[in-house]
Amino acid sequence: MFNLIIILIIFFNSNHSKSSELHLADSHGPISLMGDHMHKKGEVMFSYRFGHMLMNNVMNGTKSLGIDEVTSAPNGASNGLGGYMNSPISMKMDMHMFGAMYALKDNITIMIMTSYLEKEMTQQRMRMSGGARFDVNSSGIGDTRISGLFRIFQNDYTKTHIGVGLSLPTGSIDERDNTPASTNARLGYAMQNGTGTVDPFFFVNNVNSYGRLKFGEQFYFKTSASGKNSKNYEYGDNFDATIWSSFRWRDNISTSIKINYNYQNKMEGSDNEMNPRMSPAMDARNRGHQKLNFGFGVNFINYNEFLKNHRLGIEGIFPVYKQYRGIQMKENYKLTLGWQYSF
Ligand SMILES: [Cu+2]
Repeated sequence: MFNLIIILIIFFNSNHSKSSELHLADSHGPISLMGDHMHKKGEVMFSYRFGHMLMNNVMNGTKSLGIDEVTSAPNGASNGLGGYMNSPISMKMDMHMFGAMYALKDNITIMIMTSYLEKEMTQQRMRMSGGARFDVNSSGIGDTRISGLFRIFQNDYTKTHIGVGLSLPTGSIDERDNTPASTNARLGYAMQNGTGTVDPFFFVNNVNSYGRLKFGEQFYFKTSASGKNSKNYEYGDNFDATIWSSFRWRDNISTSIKINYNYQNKMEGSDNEMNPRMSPAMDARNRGHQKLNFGFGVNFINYNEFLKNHRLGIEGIFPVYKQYRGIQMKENYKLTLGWQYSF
């Protein structure tokens, strides 16, 4: 289906932009930012981003917890009595994100994005059960986002557009693996690949240019519109605010810094097949956060004849403040490597 859309876009795209035109490194924002730019009428862009995220240790609110503190913390099924059987130790996630953009007009660009996710979580059993560690894995396609970007203002210094879209539940919410307690058990919320709900989103994106220096802002809001998913839960609203600045050292190289605030509201309902006594990762109360992240990035565009105007970007994102709702794994860093090409 996705491939078919791409083929159709290429087939109907007759209005190629001139290849002699100079493309600049900083005409796209930091690589981890989606929907930061629009295209000229008839232009197509393909992108691939590889994201790697590492989570280590466990926090409750803003406080780090040891393993024994996690297993003795009251679980969501008890009235402050029973603890958790297992404590999460670490989680790794690799994301392969595929995107396509196509400009219907100079002031309307459509965008589709999907991903393939690979996750691994290591947990440790409570001391009474021997304290052994075990891993669970999941992989598969994530949710798919379709959106339209609409230019609302443009002059020599300022470009502003809004984005309106839908996140479609193409990601599985029935990822399973073997655990010491049961074979083929449904994994915790973070190990699932999608939300299971149709989630509309809206964003405003602005870029100000002063020669080699740029400032950008993006404000993003996502909510779920289809009620609880088939497993009886629904993620809370997400609000994301990003401000970034980039400096173009040469036509083909720019660097960026970014500050990002992310708010994830609490979860409604819970998956009946996830036993909250097993692990904080299976307890619906332990969802939601506020995070403040710093990002550092480099954008590069290739001017050699071979692979001309192919873009590469890299960005590291480091949380500086984290406040979790309940007991959750602590995010250490996120790394995004991306390739983009438009024609
Ligand atoms: Cu693009």
